Amino acid sequence: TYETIQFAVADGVATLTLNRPQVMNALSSQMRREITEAVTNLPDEVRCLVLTGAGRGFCSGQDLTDRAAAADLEGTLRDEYEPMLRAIRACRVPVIAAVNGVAAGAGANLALAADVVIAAESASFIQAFTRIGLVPDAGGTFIIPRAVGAARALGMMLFAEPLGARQAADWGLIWEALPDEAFAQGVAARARQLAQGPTAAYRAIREAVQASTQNDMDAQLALEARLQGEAGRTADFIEGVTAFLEKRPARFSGR
Ligand code: T3D
Repeated sequence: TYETIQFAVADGVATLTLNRPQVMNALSSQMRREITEAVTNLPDEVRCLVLTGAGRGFCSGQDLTDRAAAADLEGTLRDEYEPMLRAIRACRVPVIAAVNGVAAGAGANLALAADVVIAAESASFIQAFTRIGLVPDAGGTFIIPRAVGAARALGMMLFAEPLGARQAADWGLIWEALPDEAFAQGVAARARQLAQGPTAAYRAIREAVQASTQNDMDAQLALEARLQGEAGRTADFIEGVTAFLEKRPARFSGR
């Protein structure tokens, strides 16, 4: 059992809720540890993971009450942030960040490490780091310029202003912004869709897209061929083709 997060599984969807609403779900050491542990040890039945926040915020980043001037920031990033971010990127199932409210600092970049980011229209993303004299971390300098280009990435990072969910979607930083009243239902529908999908193919797609940031075309073609070879040996591929020929929806088992 966890103290700083809630973790629940229903119908193949695991929901991990950051749960320190009195501080906008600021990340403490314990919370980082609990997130990493939960994401790494998903029960076998889980086929989609949703990250969200309790209360009116998603996550306000590093818990600043935890930060003495002498804190070892490099060590904290290496020992606590990196394992958490790697666990999300390497997760065996697709990860949705359901950004219910403000996502600031490492809290924004935690959300952006997910495969699909869905935000409530009232939510915003803040690269808050320069407000306290720091550098964007938690993968932000990797993910953001690739998503929106250097001009927008640098503007976000240097000005440290809130970027509204709608604009984040228009820029291609996130998948979509939903009206607040449609947010919970919209997230649930996407999570259900992924939890009922071809889990092995999803994993391969995520691997290919992650690798595309480093590979040239030849390497990427070779990777696609290998991953497609694997997908072609799954039960879900046989089911997908059978369902098509029988003119019915596919019932994917995730294997
Ligand atoms: O190891 C390392 O340190 C390096 C790693 C760094 C990674 C980072 O994430 S650095 C960036 C840290 N985060 C920030 O700088 C953001 C700080 N928070 C804010 O700018 C604002 O709180 C928000 C924009 C997130 C939300 O604003 P608002 O007006 O909606 O809410 P609020 O009133 O500011 O916050 C509500 C409460 O949460 C408040 O406490 P109170 O007054 O009710 O007792 C506030 O102090 C607390 N809170 C918000 N963010 C944090 C926090 N407490 C601790 N740490 C926080 N990050």
